[in-house]
Amino acid sequence: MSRQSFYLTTPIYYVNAVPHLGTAYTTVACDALARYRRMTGHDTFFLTGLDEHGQKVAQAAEENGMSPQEWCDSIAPRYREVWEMLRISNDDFIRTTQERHKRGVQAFWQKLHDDGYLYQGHYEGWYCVPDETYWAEGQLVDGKCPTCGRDVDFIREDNWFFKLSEFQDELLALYEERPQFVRPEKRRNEVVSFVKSGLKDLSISRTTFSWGVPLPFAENHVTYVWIDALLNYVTAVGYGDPEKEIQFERRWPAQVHFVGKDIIRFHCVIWPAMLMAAGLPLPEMVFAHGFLLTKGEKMSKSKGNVMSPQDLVERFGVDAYRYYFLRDVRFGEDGSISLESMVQRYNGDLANDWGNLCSRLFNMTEKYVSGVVPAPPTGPPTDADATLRALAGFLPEKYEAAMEKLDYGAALEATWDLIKDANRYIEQEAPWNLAKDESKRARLETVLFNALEAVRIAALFCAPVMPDTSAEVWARLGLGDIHDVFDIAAEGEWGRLPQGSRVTKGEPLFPRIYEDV
Ligand code: ME8
Repeated sequence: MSRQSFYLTTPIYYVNAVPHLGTAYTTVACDALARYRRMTGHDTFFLTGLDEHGQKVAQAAEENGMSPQEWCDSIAPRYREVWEMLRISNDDFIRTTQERHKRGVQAFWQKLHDDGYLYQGHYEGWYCVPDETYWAEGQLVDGKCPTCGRDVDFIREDNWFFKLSEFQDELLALYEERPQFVRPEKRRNEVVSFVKSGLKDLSISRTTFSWGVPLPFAENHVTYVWIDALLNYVTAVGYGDPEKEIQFERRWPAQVHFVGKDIIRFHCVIWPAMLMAAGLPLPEMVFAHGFLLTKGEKMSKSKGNVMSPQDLVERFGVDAYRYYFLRDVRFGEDGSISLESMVQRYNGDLANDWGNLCSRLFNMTEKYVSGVVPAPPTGPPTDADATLRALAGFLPEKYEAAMEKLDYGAALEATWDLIKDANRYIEQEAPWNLAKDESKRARLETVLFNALEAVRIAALFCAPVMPDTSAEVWARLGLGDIHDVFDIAAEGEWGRLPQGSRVTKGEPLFPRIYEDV
Protein backbone atom coordinates (compact mmCIF):
# COMPACT_ATOMS: atom_id res chain seq x y z
CA MET A 1 0.00 0.00 0.00
CA SER A 2 1.39 3.39 -0.85
CA ARG A 3 2.05 5.63 2.11
CA GLN A 4 -0.04 8.73 2.62
CA SER A 5 1.67 11.95 1.60
CA PHE A 6 2.11 14.59 4.27
CA TYR A 7 3.36 17.89 2.90
CA LEU A 8 4.13 20.70 5.34
CA THR A 9 5.72 24.08 4.92
CA THR A 10 7.14 27.05 6.81
CA PRO A 11 6.89 30.57 5.41
CA ILE A 12 9.82 31.40 3.20
CA TYR A 13 11.80 34.00 5.07
CA TYR A 14 13.00 37.33 3.77
CA VAL A 15 16.72 37.47 3.26
CA ASN A 16 16.95 40.97 4.68
CA ALA A 17 17.73 39.33 8.03
CA VAL A 18 19.61 36.29 9.24
CA PRO A 19 17.61 33.62 11.09
CA HIS A 20 16.42 34.72 14.53
CA LEU A 21 14.35 33.23 17.33
CA GLY A 22 11.09 34.14 15.56
CA THR A 23 11.84 32.49 12.25
CA ALA A 24 13.49 29.59 14.09
CA TYR A 25 10.32 29.14 16.16
CA THR A 26 8.12 28.41 13.15
CA THR A 27 10.80 26.23 11.60
CA VAL A 28 11.39 24.12 14.72
CA ALA A 29 7.64 23.63 15.21
CA CYS A 30 7.24 22.52 11.62
CA ASP A 31 10.22 20.23 12.01
CA ALA A 32 8.77 18.53 15.08
CA LEU A 33 5.60 17.72 13.16
CA ALA A 34 7.60 16.55 10.13
CA ARG A 35 9.63 14.20 12.33
CA TYR A 36 6.50 12.91 14.02
CA ARG A 37 4.74 12.30 10.69
CA ARG A 38 7.75 10.33 9.46
CA MET A 39 7.41 8.27 12.63
CA THR A 40 3.71 7.69 11.91
CA GLY A 41 4.65 6.26 8.54
CA HIS A 42 3.61 9.18 6.36
CA ASP A 43 5.41 9.92 3.14
CA THR A 44 6.50 13.26 4.54
CA PHE A 45 7.76 16.24 2.61
CA PHE A 46 8.93 19.24 4.61
CA LEU A 47 9.64 22.46 2.74
CA THR A 48 11.27 25.64 3.89
CA GLY A 49 13.19 28.30 2.00
CA LEU A 50 13.80 31.94 1.25
CA ASP A 51 11.85 34.85 -0.11
CA GLU A 52 14.46 36.68 -2.12
CA HIS A 53 12.63 39.25 -4.22
CA GLY A 54 10.99 42.56 -3.43
CA GLN A 55 11.92 46.05 -2.45
CA LYS A 56 12.98 45.20 1.08
CA VAL A 57 15.59 42.70 -0.10
CA ALA A 58 16.76 45.02 -2.89
CA GLN A 59 17.22 47.75 -0.27
CA ALA A 60 19.17 45.47 2.06
CA ALA A 61 21.45 44.55 -0.85
CA GLU A 62 22.02 48.17 -1.72
CA GLU A 63 22.81 49.10 1.87
CA ASN A 64 25.41 46.35 1.86
CA GLY A 65 26.92 47.37 -1.45
CA MET A 66 25.97 44.19 -3.28
CA SER A 67 23.72 43.26 -6.18
CA PRO A 68 20.44 41.71 -4.97
CA GLN A 69 21.51 38.26 -6.18
CA GLU A 70 24.92 38.53 -4.49
CA TRP A 71 23.21 39.60 -1.32
CA CYS A 72 20.78 36.64 -1.43
CA ASP A 73 23.63 34.25 -2.12
CA SER A 74 25.48 35.60 0.89
CA ILE A 75 22.52 35.18 3.26
CA ALA A 76 21.22 31.79 2.08
CA PRO A 77 24.11 29.83 3.67
CA ARG A 78 23.42 31.54 7.01
CA TYR A 79 19.95 30.00 6.97
CA ARG A 80 21.20 26.60 6.00
CA GLU A 81 23.78 26.68 8.81
CA VAL A 82 21.31 27.66 11.50
CA TRP A 83 18.74 25.14 10.33
CA GLU A 84 21.38 22.46 10.41
CA MET A 85 22.40 23.49 13.90
CA LEU A 86 18.74 23.24 14.98
CA ARG A 87 18.42 19.78 13.37
CA ILE A 88 15.84 20.98 10.87
CA SER A 89 15.07 18.00 8.68
CA ASN A 90 13.64 19.79 5.65
CA ASP A 91 13.42 17.76 2.45
CA ASP A 92 13.83 20.74 0.18
CA PHE A 93 14.96 24.35 0.41
CA ILE A 94 13.41 26.67 -2.10
CA ARG A 95 14.79 30.05 -3.06
CA THR A 96 12.54 32.26 -5.10
CA THR A 97 15.41 33.24 -7.39
CA GLN A 98 15.70 29.64 -8.58
CA GLU A 99 14.68 28.90 -12.17
CA ARG A 100 12.15 26.25 -11.12
CA HIS A 101 10.32 28.87 -9.10
CA LYS A 102 10.45 31.68 -11.63
CA ARG A 103 9.17 29.39 -14.35
CA GLY A 104 6.25 28.29 -12.17
CA VAL A 105 5.37 31.87 -11.20
CA GLN A 106 5.27 32.92 -14.84
CA ALA A 107 3.19 29.92 -15.86
CA PHE A 108 0.74 30.64 -13.05
CA TRP A 109 0.17 34.31 -13.84
CA GLN A 110 0.06 33.63 -17.57
CA LYS A 111 -2.76 31.17 -16.90
CA LEU A 112 -4.71 33.64 -14.77
CA HIS A 113 -4.15 36.28 -17.44
CA ASP A 114 -5.40 33.95 -20.17
CA ASP A 115 -8.42 32.96 -18.09
CA GLY A 116 -9.49 36.57 -17.57
CA TYR A 117 -8.69 37.04 -13.89
CA LEU A 118 -6.35 39.99 -14.43
CA TYR A 119 -6.79 43.52 -15.71
CA GLN A 120 -4.69 46.64 -16.06
CA GLY A 121 -5.31 49.51 -13.71
CA HIS A 122 -3.81 52.38 -11.84
CA TYR A 123 -2.64 52.14 -8.24
CA GLU A 124 -2.35 55.13 -6.00
CA GLY A 125 -1.77 54.56 -2.35
CA TRP A 126 0.66 53.67 0.37
CA TYR A 127 3.17 50.88 0.61
CA CYS A 128 5.03 49.52 3.63
CA VAL A 129 8.38 48.19 2.44
CA PRO A 130 9.29 46.23 5.63
CA ASP A 131 5.95 44.39 5.43
CA GLU A 132 5.79 44.52 1.61
CA THR A 133 2.12 45.48 1.98
CA TYR A 134 -0.22 47.91 0.20
CA TRP A 135 -2.35 50.18 2.38
CA ALA A 136 -5.16 52.59 1.56
CA GLU A 137 -5.06 56.05 3.11
CA GLY A 138 -7.86 55.20 5.53
CA GLN A 139 -6.07 52.13 6.84
CA LEU A 140 -2.99 54.00 8.09
CA VAL A 141 -2.64 54.72 11.79
CA ASP A 142 -1.19 58.20 12.41
CA GLY A 143 0.17 58.08 8.89
CA LYS A 144 2.14 54.88 9.61
CA CYS A 145 1.81 51.21 8.70
CA PRO A 146 -1.07 49.79 10.77
CA THR A 147 0.74 46.51 11.48
CA CYS A 148 4.35 47.45 12.10
CA GLY A 149 4.07 51.17 12.85
CA ARG A 150 6.81 52.13 10.42
CA ASP A 151 6.85 54.79 7.72
CA VAL A 152 5.03 54.09 4.47
CA ASP A 153 5.81 55.28 0.95
CA PHE A 154 3.29 56.81 -1.42
CA ILE A 155 3.25 54.98 -4.73
CA ARG A 156 1.51 55.81 -7.98
CA GLU A 157 1.88 53.16 -10.69
CA ASP A 158 0.11 51.51 -13.60
CA ASN A 159 -0.23 47.94 -12.41
CA TRP A 160 -1.90 44.68 -13.22
CA PHE A 161 -4.66 43.68 -10.85
CA PHE A 162 -6.04 40.32 -9.76
CA LYS A 163 -9.83 40.15 -9.36
CA LEU A 164 -9.62 39.17 -5.71
CA SER A 165 -12.98 40.76 -4.91
CA GLU A 166 -14.75 38.15 -7.07
CA PHE A 167 -13.77 35.46 -4.58
CA GLN A 168 -15.42 36.87 -1.51
CA ASP A 169 -18.37 34.45 -1.44
CA GLU A 170 -16.29 31.44 -2.36
CA LEU A 171 -13.83 32.27 0.43
CA LEU A 172 -16.59 32.68 3.01
CA ALA A 173 -18.03 29.33 1.93
CA LEU A 174 -14.58 27.80 2.35
CA TYR A 175 -14.18 29.01 5.96
CA GLU A 176 -17.71 27.80 6.70
CA GLU A 177 -17.40 24.37 5.11
CA ARG A 178 -13.84 23.66 6.15
CA PRO A 179 -13.25 25.19 9.57
CA GLN A 180 -9.88 23.43 9.67
CA PHE A 181 -8.65 25.64 6.86
CA VAL A 182 -7.67 28.40 9.29
CA ARG A 183 -6.49 27.35 12.73
CA PRO A 184 -6.72 28.23 15.59
CA GLU A 185 -10.37 29.27 15.75
CA LYS A 186 -9.54 32.81 16.85
CA ARG A 187 -7.62 33.38 13.60
CA ARG A 188 -10.44 31.91 11.58
CA ASN A 189 -12.84 34.43 13.11
CA GLU A 190 -10.42 37.22 12.27
CA VAL A 191 -10.15 36.10 8.66
CA VAL A 192 -13.91 35.70 8.30
CA SER A 193 -14.62 39.22 9.55
CA PHE A 194 -11.90 40.65 7.35
CA VAL A 195 -13.37 39.02 4.24
CA LYS A 196 -16.92 39.97 5.25
CA SER A 197 -15.86 43.60 5.43
CA GLY A 198 -15.23 43.47 1.67
CA LEU A 199 -12.31 42.59 -0.56
CA LYS A 200 -10.54 44.90 -2.95
CA ASP A 201 -8.78 43.72 -6.09
CA LEU A 202 -5.09 43.21 -5.57
CA SER A 203 -2.28 44.93 -7.39
CA ILE A 204 0.02 42.13 -8.52
CA SER A 205 2.79 43.98 -10.31
CA ARG A 206 5.30 46.74 -9.76
CA THR A 207 7.00 48.93 -12.33
CA THR A 208 9.12 51.27 -10.22
CA PHE A 209 11.75 48.70 -9.40
CA SER A 210 12.92 45.52 -11.09
CA TRP A 211 13.96 42.96 -8.43
CA GLY A 212 11.26 40.39 -9.04
CA VAL A 213 9.93 37.82 -11.50
CA PRO A 214 8.98 39.56 -14.78
CA LEU A 215 5.30 39.19 -15.68
CA PRO A 216 5.37 37.25 -18.95
CA PHE A 217 2.62 39.27 -20.61
CA ALA A 218 3.60 42.79 -19.53
CA GLU A 219 6.92 44.38 -20.27
CA ASN A 220 8.64 46.17 -17.37
CA HIS A 221 6.29 44.70 -14.79
CA VAL A 222 7.68 42.46 -12.06
CA THR A 223 5.34 40.48 -9.83
CA TYR A 224 4.45 41.88 -6.42
CA VAL A 225 6.69 39.97 -4.01
CA TRP A 226 3.88 38.33 -2.04
CA ILE A 227 2.17 36.75 -5.02
CA ASP A 228 5.56 35.49 -6.15
CA ALA A 229 6.42 34.13 -2.69
CA LEU A 230 3.14 32.31 -2.01
CA LEU A 231 3.64 30.27 -5.14
CA ASN A 232 6.74 28.65 -3.64
CA TYR A 233 4.44 26.09 -2.03
CA VAL A 234 3.48 24.77 -5.46
CA THR A 235 6.59 25.47 -7.51
CA ALA A 236 8.74 23.50 -5.04
CA VAL A 237 6.71 20.38 -5.76
CA GLY A 238 6.74 20.76 -9.51
CA TYR A 239 4.06 23.23 -10.55
CA GLY A 240 4.84 24.67 -13.97
CA ASP A 241 7.21 21.86 -14.90
CA PRO A 242 5.62 19.38 -17.33
CA GLU A 243 8.15 16.75 -16.26
CA LYS A 244 7.07 16.98 -12.64
CA GLU A 245 3.33 16.47 -13.07
CA ILE A 246 3.34 13.18 -11.20
CA GLN A 247 5.27 14.63 -8.29
CA PHE A 248 2.91 17.59 -8.18
CA GLU A 249 -0.14 15.32 -8.13
CA ARG A 250 1.38 13.30 -5.32
CA ARG A 251 2.28 16.27 -3.11
CA TRP A 252 -0.31 18.93 -3.71
CA PRO A 253 -2.39 20.00 -1.80
CA ALA A 254 -0.24 20.56 1.28
CA GLN A 255 -1.52 19.28 4.60
CA VAL A 256 -0.29 22.24 6.69
CA HIS A 257 1.18 25.65 6.08
CA PHE A 258 2.80 26.91 9.29
CA VAL A 259 2.73 30.70 9.50
CA GLY A 260 2.95 33.44 12.10
CA LYS A 261 -0.23 35.40 12.80
CA ASP A 262 1.26 38.41 10.98
CA ILE A 263 0.79 36.81 7.59
CA ILE A 264 -2.63 35.16 7.75
CA ARG A 265 -4.35 37.47 5.29
CA PHE A 266 -1.85 36.49 2.65
CA HIS A 267 -2.20 32.79 3.42
CA CYS A 268 -5.90 32.57 4.22
CA VAL A 269 -7.38 35.09 1.78
CA ILE A 270 -5.07 35.86 -1.14
CA TRP A 271 -3.51 32.40 -1.43
CA PRO A 272 -6.74 30.36 -1.55
CA ALA A 273 -8.25 32.90 -3.98
CA MET A 274 -5.21 32.51 -6.26
CA LEU A 275 -5.59 28.73 -6.14
CA MET A 276 -9.33 28.91 -6.79
CA ALA A 277 -8.71 31.08 -9.84
CA ALA A 278 -6.14 28.58 -11.13
CA GLY A 279 -8.46 25.63 -10.44
CA LEU A 280 -6.00 24.04 -8.02
CA PRO A 281 -6.91 22.24 -4.80
CA LEU A 282 -6.56 24.16 -1.56
CA PRO A 283 -4.22 23.28 1.31
CA GLU A 284 -5.87 21.43 4.18
CA MET A 285 -4.81 23.79 6.94
CA VAL A 286 -3.07 27.07 7.59
CA PHE A 287 -1.99 27.16 11.21
CA ALA A 288 -1.11 30.62 12.52
CA HIS A 289 0.96 30.67 15.68
CA GLY A 290 1.47 33.68 17.94
CA PHE A 291 4.42 35.96 18.49
CA LEU A 292 7.33 35.38 20.76
CA LEU A 293 7.54 38.33 23.07
CA THR A 294 10.41 39.48 25.21
CA LYS A 295 9.32 41.59 28.16
CA GLY A 296 5.90 41.89 26.55
CA GLU A 297 7.09 43.25 23.20
CA LYS A 298 7.22 41.50 19.84
CA MET A 299 10.75 40.41 19.25
CA SER A 300 12.08 42.11 16.19
CA LYS A 301 15.34 43.26 14.78
CA SER A 302 14.23 46.87 14.61
CA LYS A 303 13.45 46.83 18.35
CA GLY A 304 16.88 45.41 19.10
CA ASN A 305 15.46 42.77 21.46
CA VAL A 306 16.54 39.71 19.54
CA MET A 307 18.50 36.88 21.16
CA SER A 308 20.27 34.66 18.70
CA PRO A 309 19.52 30.95 18.31
CA GLN A 310 23.28 30.32 18.27
CA ASP A 311 23.79 31.88 21.71
CA LEU A 312 21.00 29.85 23.23
CA VAL A 313 22.05 26.58 21.64
CA GLU A 314 25.56 27.11 22.92
CA ARG A 315 24.23 27.60 26.40
CA PHE A 316 21.47 25.00 26.57
CA GLY A 317 22.08 22.56 23.74
CA VAL A 318 19.93 22.05 20.69
CA ASP A 319 17.34 19.70 22.17
CA ALA A 320 16.73 21.91 25.17
CA TYR A 321 16.32 24.85 22.80
CA ARG A 322 13.71 23.01 20.76
CA TYR A 323 11.97 21.75 23.88
CA TYR A 324 11.76 25.14 25.54
CA PHE A 325 9.97 26.93 22.72
CA LEU A 326 7.50 24.14 22.08
CA ARG A 327 6.79 23.45 25.75
CA ASP A 328 6.79 26.89 27.31
CA VAL A 329 4.77 28.78 24.70
CA ARG A 330 1.31 27.51 23.88
CA PHE A 331 1.39 26.98 20.13
CA GLY A 332 -1.12 29.40 18.61
CA GLU A 333 -0.87 31.98 21.40
CA ASP A 334 1.64 34.75 21.98
CA GLY A 335 4.21 33.78 24.55
CA SER A 336 6.75 35.61 26.64
CA ILE A 337 10.17 34.08 26.58
CA SER A 338 13.07 34.76 28.88
CA LEU A 339 16.38 33.30 29.90
CA GLU A 340 15.01 32.84 33.42
CA SER A 341 12.15 30.65 32.29
CA MET A 342 14.45 28.78 29.96
CA VAL A 343 16.81 27.91 32.82
CA GLN A 344 13.81 26.89 34.91
CA ARG A 345 12.41 24.56 32.24
CA TYR A 346 15.85 23.17 31.59
CA ASN A 347 16.66 22.39 35.19
CA GLY A 348 13.16 21.22 36.07
CA ASP A 349 11.88 19.21 33.11
CA LEU A 350 15.11 18.20 31.43
CA ALA A 351 17.83 17.92 34.08
CA ASN A 352 15.63 16.76 37.00
CA ASP A 353 12.88 14.78 35.36
CA TRP A 354 14.13 13.33 32.10
CA GLY A 355 17.92 13.44 32.37
CA ASN A 356 17.95 12.27 35.93
CA LEU A 357 15.58 9.38 35.23
CA CYS A 358 17.88 8.10 32.51
CA SER A 359 21.08 8.59 34.54
CA ARG A 360 19.96 6.89 37.70
CA LEU A 361 18.25 4.06 35.89
CA PHE A 362 21.15 3.31 33.57
CA ASN A 363 23.48 3.44 36.57
CA MET A 364 21.38 1.00 38.53
CA THR A 365 21.07 -1.29 35.54
CA GLU A 366 24.84 -1.39 35.29
CA LYS A 367 25.29 -1.83 39.01
CA TYR A 368 22.59 -4.35 39.85
CA VAL A 369 22.17 -6.44 36.68
CA SER A 370 25.54 -5.92 34.97
CA GLY A 371 24.04 -3.58 32.38
CA VAL A 372 21.89 -6.28 30.80
CA VAL A 373 18.14 -5.79 30.29
CA PRO A 374 16.42 -8.41 32.46
CA ALA A 375 13.63 -10.70 31.28
CA PRO A 376 10.16 -9.15 31.05
CA PRO A 377 8.10 -9.80 34.21
CA THR A 378 5.85 -12.82 34.17
CA GLY A 379 3.89 -12.49 37.41
CA PRO A 380 0.82 -10.30 37.95
CA PRO A 381 1.60 -6.55 37.95
CA THR A 382 1.38 -4.56 41.17
CA ASP A 383 -0.67 -1.36 41.24
CA ALA A 384 2.47 0.67 40.63
CA ASP A 385 3.45 -1.53 37.67
CA ALA A 386 -0.05 -1.21 36.25
CA THR A 387 -0.08 2.59 36.57
CA LEU A 388 3.20 2.92 34.74
CA ARG A 389 2.05 0.59 31.98
CA ALA A 390 -1.26 2.39 31.67
CA LEU A 391 0.44 5.78 31.25
CA ALA A 392 2.64 4.31 28.55
CA GLY A 393 -0.40 2.67 26.97
CA PHE A 394 -2.35 5.93 26.72
CA LEU A 395 0.57 7.85 25.34
CA PRO A 396 0.35 7.07 21.59
CA GLU A 397 -3.29 8.06 21.40
CA LYS A 398 -2.95 11.16 23.56
CA TYR A 399 0.12 12.26 21.65
CA GLU A 400 -1.57 11.81 18.28
CA ALA A 401 -4.65 13.76 19.40
CA ALA A 402 -2.43 16.61 20.61
CA MET A 403 -0.31 16.67 17.45
CA GLU A 404 -3.38 16.74 15.24
CA LYS A 405 -4.20 20.04 16.91
CA LEU A 406 -0.54 21.10 16.84
CA ASP A 407 -0.71 21.27 20.62
CA TYR A 408 2.94 20.50 21.30
CA GLY A 409 2.50 21.42 24.95
CA ALA A 410 -0.13 18.71 25.43
CA ALA A 411 1.94 16.13 23.52
CA LEU A 412 4.93 16.83 25.74
CA GLU A 413 2.79 16.87 28.86
CA ALA A 414 1.48 13.39 28.07
CA THR A 415 5.08 12.24 27.63
CA TRP A 416 6.02 13.89 30.92
CA ASP A 417 3.19 12.08 32.72
CA LEU A 418 5.07 8.90 31.90
CA ILE A 419 8.51 10.32 32.76
CA LYS A 420 7.31 11.66 36.10
CA ASP A 421 5.58 8.43 36.96
CA ALA A 422 8.72 6.47 36.10
CA ASN A 423 10.65 8.65 38.56
CA ARG A 424 7.95 8.12 41.19
CA TYR A 425 8.02 4.40 40.49
CA ILE A 426 11.75 4.18 41.08
CA GLU A 427 11.45 6.22 44.26
CA GLN A 428 8.68 4.00 45.55
CA GLU A 429 10.14 0.65 44.51
CA ALA A 430 13.66 1.62 45.63
CA PRO A 431 15.77 -0.82 43.60
CA TRP A 432 18.72 0.05 45.88
CA ASN A 433 16.88 -1.70 48.72
CA LEU A 434 15.71 -4.62 46.59
CA ALA A 435 19.32 -5.18 45.49
CA LYS A 436 20.37 -5.78 49.09
CA ASP A 437 18.19 -8.84 49.44
CA GLU A 438 18.78 -11.83 47.15
CA SER A 439 15.21 -13.10 47.75
CA LYS A 440 13.94 -9.90 46.08
CA ARG A 441 15.96 -10.46 42.92
CA ALA A 442 12.91 -11.18 40.76
CA ARG A 443 11.19 -7.98 41.91
CA LEU A 444 14.38 -6.00 41.30
CA GLU A 445 14.49 -7.29 37.74
CA THR A 446 10.81 -6.51 37.21
CA VAL A 447 11.23 -2.97 38.48
CA LEU A 448 14.28 -2.34 36.32
CA PHE A 449 12.64 -3.84 33.26
CA ASN A 450 9.51 -1.73 33.71
CA ALA A 451 11.42 1.49 34.29
CA LEU A 452 13.71 0.85 31.32
CA GLU A 453 10.69 0.11 29.18
CA ALA A 454 9.09 3.40 30.26
CA VAL A 455 12.31 5.19 29.30
CA ARG A 456 12.42 3.49 25.90
CA ILE A 457 8.86 4.61 25.19
CA ALA A 458 9.37 8.12 26.56
CA ALA A 459 12.45 8.57 24.34
CA LEU A 460 10.38 7.54 21.36
CA PHE A 461 7.82 10.24 22.00
CA CYS A 462 10.44 12.85 22.85
CA ALA A 463 12.14 12.22 19.51
CA PRO A 464 10.13 14.61 17.29
CA VAL A 465 11.02 17.50 19.58
CA MET A 466 14.41 16.31 20.91
CA PRO A 467 15.93 14.11 18.23
CA ASP A 468 19.53 14.02 19.47
CA THR A 469 18.92 13.01 23.07
CA SER A 470 16.26 10.48 22.10
CA ALA A 471 18.68 8.85 19.67
CA GLU A 472 21.25 8.85 22.46
CA VAL A 473 18.87 7.21 24.95
CA TRP A 474 18.04 4.50 22.44
CA ALA A 475 21.73 3.95 21.78
CA ARG A 476 22.37 3.64 25.52
CA LEU A 477 19.55 1.10 25.74
CA GLY A 478 21.34 -0.89 23.07
CA LEU A 479 18.52 -0.32 20.59
CA GLY A 480 18.65 0.55 16.89
CA ASP A 481 18.54 3.99 15.31
CA ILE A 482 15.44 5.83 16.51
CA HIS A 483 15.31 7.64 13.16
CA ASP A 484 14.39 4.31 11.57
CA VAL A 485 11.07 4.13 13.43
CA PHE A 486 8.18 4.45 10.99
CA ASP A 487 5.37 3.15 13.17
CA ILE A 488 5.60 4.94 16.47
CA ALA A 489 2.37 3.46 17.85
CA ALA A 490 3.51 -0.13 17.26
CA GLU A 491 7.02 0.62 18.45
CA GLY A 492 5.53 2.30 21.50
CA GLU A 493 3.70 -0.84 22.64
CA TRP A 494 4.68 -2.03 26.06
CA GLY A 495 7.04 -4.98 26.22
CA ARG A 496 9.19 -4.46 23.15
CA LEU A 497 12.40 -3.82 25.04
CA PRO A 498 14.53 -6.85 24.14
CA GLN A 499 15.78 -8.95 27.00
CA GLY A 500 19.57 -9.13 27.02
CA SER A 501 20.07 -5.74 25.41
CA ARG A 502 23.20 -4.02 26.79
CA VAL A 503 22.69 -0.76 28.61
CA THR A 504 25.45 1.82 28.97
CA LYS A 505 25.28 4.71 31.42
CA GLY A 506 27.06 7.58 29.65
CA GLU A 507 27.30 11.25 30.61
CA PRO A 508 24.30 13.21 31.93
CA LEU A 509 22.02 14.18 29.04
CA PHE A 510 21.14 17.56 30.54
CA PRO A 511 23.72 18.61 33.13
CA ARG A 512 22.20 21.08 35.58
CA ILE A 513 22.80 24.74 34.87
CA TYR A 514 23.85 26.68 37.97
CA GLU A 515 24.86 29.98 36.40
CA ASP A 516 22.82 33.09 37.07
CA VAL A 517 21.09 34.61 34.09
O1 ME8 B 1 6.80 37.35 6.18
N1 ME8 B 1 7.47 35.40 16.92
O2 ME8 B 1 8.97 36.62 5.95
P1 ME8 B 1 9.64 37.02 7.33
C1 ME8 B 1 7.09 34.33 16.24
N2 ME8 B 1 8.68 36.39 3.38
N3 ME8 B 1 7.32 34.14 14.94
C2 ME8 B 1 7.98 35.09 14.29
C3 ME8 B 1 8.43 36.27 14.93
C4 ME8 B 1 8.15 36.39 16.32
N4 ME8 B 1 8.55 37.42 17.05
N5 ME8 B 1 9.08 37.02 14.02
C5 ME8 B 1 9.03 36.33 12.84
C6 ME8 B 1 7.71 36.90 5.53
N6 ME8 B 1 8.37 35.17 13.00
C7 ME8 B 1 7.46 36.48 4.09
C8 ME8 B 1 6.74 35.14 4.10
S1 ME8 B 1 5.59 33.08 2.85
C9 ME8 B 1 4.96 32.79 1.34
C10 ME8 B 1 6.37 34.63 2.73
C11 ME8 B 1 8.13 34.14 11.98
O3 ME8 B 1 11.08 36.75 7.17
C12 ME8 B 1 6.64 33.92 11.73
O4 ME8 B 1 6.46 32.66 11.13
O5 ME8 B 1 9.20 38.36 7.74
C13 ME8 B 1 6.34 34.98 10.70
O6 ME8 B 1 5.16 34.71 9.99
C14 ME8 B 1 7.58 34.84 9.81
O7 ME8 B 1 8.65 34.61 10.75
C15 ME8 B 1 7.85 36.09 8.99
O8 ME8 B 1 9.07 35.92 8.32
